[in-house]
Amino acid sequence: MIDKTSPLPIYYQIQEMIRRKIESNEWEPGDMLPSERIFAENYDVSRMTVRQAVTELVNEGLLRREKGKGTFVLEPKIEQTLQGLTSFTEDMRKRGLKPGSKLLQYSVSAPSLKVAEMLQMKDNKQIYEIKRIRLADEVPMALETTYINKELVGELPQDIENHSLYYILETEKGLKLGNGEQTFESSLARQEEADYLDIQVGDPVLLIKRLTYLEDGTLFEYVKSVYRGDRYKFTIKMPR
Ligand code: 16G
Repeated sequence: MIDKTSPLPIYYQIQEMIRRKIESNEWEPGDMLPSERIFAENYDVSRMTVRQAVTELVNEGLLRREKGKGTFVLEPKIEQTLQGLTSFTEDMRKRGLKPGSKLLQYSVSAPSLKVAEMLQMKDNKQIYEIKRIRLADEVPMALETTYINKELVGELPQDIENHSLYYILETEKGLKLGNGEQTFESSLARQEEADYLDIQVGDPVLLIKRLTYLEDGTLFEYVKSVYRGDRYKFTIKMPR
């Protein structure tokens, strides 16, 4: 299987062999890989080479090393196509996953300067600030803080823990949602994010900010979400 005469580096050949075993489900999520020593003996390569191959796949998010235990196959990342303005609830349902939330904060207050600026709000107006851990099949995926211009949506129910905000806005409030504008930045998990998302401080995360407009062009929502870098990937179609 390993061709030492090939111009392809040996670590790369091992890396791709592991990838094929995962893609063909020969190795499934949760399975432990053979030890570096066994690998190295089986393929007659150095342990360093095996380590390099595994490190590449750890960095890609296919494998995870657990100290003192071994290396394990991870669940495939949730792939979200960037197309149209969708809600977290819709995104998860489309994937056959059960959407959920844990409500951390729900308040009505005057916006901070920063939020007032983002939402282009004038003095004396109020916002809803809703902070939720977003879950897929009970697993934390994102920490999301939503700021909504209260004047534009009226009274929202308090018990939104297990409800879709977009559903409430469209169905109960009769609002027509229009466009969204979203930015993506790479970032590292801070303490609070790590605690809520069940990851380590310093793990890679994606910081997503969204501005959402009603159909008539009125800006009503500013959202800051921190998504787990190990469980999420975004794809986009780019017609030429
Ligand atoms: C998504 C949106 C967020 C929106 C939420 C509504 C991103 C990055 N953010 O999480 O802006 O507020 O959906 O979700 O996609 P809900 O209808 O399930 O409450």
